[in-house]
Amino acid sequence: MAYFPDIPHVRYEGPSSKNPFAFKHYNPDEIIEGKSMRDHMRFGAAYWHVMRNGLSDPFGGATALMPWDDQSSSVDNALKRADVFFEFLEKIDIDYYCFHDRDIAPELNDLAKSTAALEKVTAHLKELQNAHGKKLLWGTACLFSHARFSQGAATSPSADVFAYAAAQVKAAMDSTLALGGEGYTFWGGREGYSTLLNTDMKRELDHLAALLHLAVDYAKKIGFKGQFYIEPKPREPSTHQYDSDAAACLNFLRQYGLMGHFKLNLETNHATLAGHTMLHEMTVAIDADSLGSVDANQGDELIGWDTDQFPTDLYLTTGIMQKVLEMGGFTTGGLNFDAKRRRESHEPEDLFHAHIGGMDAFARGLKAAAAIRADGRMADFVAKRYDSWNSGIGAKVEAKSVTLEELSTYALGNGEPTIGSGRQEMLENLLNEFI
Ligand code: XUL
Ligand code: CO
Repeated sequence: MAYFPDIPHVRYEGPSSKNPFAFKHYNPDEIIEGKSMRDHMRFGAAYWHVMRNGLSDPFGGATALMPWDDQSSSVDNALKRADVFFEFLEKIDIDYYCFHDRDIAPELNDLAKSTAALEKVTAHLKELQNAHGKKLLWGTACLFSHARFSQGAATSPSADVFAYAAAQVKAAMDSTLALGGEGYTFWGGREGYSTLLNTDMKRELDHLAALLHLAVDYAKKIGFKGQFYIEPKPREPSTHQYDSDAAACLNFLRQYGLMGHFKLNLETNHATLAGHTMLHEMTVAIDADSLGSVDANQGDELIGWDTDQFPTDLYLTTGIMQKVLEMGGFTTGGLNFDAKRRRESHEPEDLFHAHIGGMDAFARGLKAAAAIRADGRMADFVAKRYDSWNSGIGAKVEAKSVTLEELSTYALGNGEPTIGSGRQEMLENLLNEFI
């Protein structure tokens, strides 16, 4: 059965193509820096946006047309959605996907029934993965939509809610393992607070760490070898979320002895909500050897909330791919389009335009990033800027073989230091040569 009867298989046709259902830049088999574009990108589609997002906003209801969906909470409806999703993956040529337990299977307000439904849909997804040659990038549990989680899941004031959340994590990990998932993500949607007037922050953070340790232990028990991720975001839905940015997450992981078990899944729009750029967040993570995966999207500076738009900004995609190349590429992670169409792009074909745009923007970013690296002027400039650390007094500081008194004597005998220009504008011009 064809759910997208008028949409062809999307293929690479090159920059001169006028076909809106073709890639102009994403050529999956093209080799860049010794690896195919497909393997560099490891594109993923988000089940929650493609299949479950009706495109409502705080001022109006769903607009998205989903003729295949009867809007019921039946398992049959969930199974049918999975068929639609795999037809989508096939036609758009995306290899990976990500899901929350409650995206793929219904919330039935009864833990045993919801878990049984999840198991049923998981079995069907496994068949679909095999039939279509698709893979699971990561799974997760939705611990933020239901009213029971309104005051947090692992950080709820209620121990019973914690236990419920733990049960959902267990089932979602079982499902991820069954599907050969390469990762498992924790996004702390409501792991935070609205007001400190009612909140014991220390206790809540201890509980969050406890859940993550329990998940690590359970992974060992069941033989789940995938990578665990935490996904930072500073607010929305909570006023303050504990996993607010990359630095806060790394501090939390270090404090609770979780560093070796978790990497970060960084999302562009979350970085900007935190008052950072995505490149700042990626740099923080890479420098701690902790960048795992990317939720690829972009925000809108005129709106200022988590608009989850498809990434089309070539400066952004170039910067992201520069960082990815710099760290030696993804291993378990990839570029998961945690992005939704605008509310007015409500027709099924808009799903295709949106993903094609994101994939082409990342392809251009990858090519530009590789060209910048091959050119070498940018890296040379940065290396030269720190030249004074390669010998003499700088080398001694880096080698920790100097005292404060010796530095004082050196500075007294050295006169006023001179420093070269940072050349920001020249470097911006240089970057523009490649965009
Ligand atoms: C929410 C968000 C989530 C996570 C997975 O802003 O990004 O969809 O990616 O829970
Ligand atoms: Co995300």
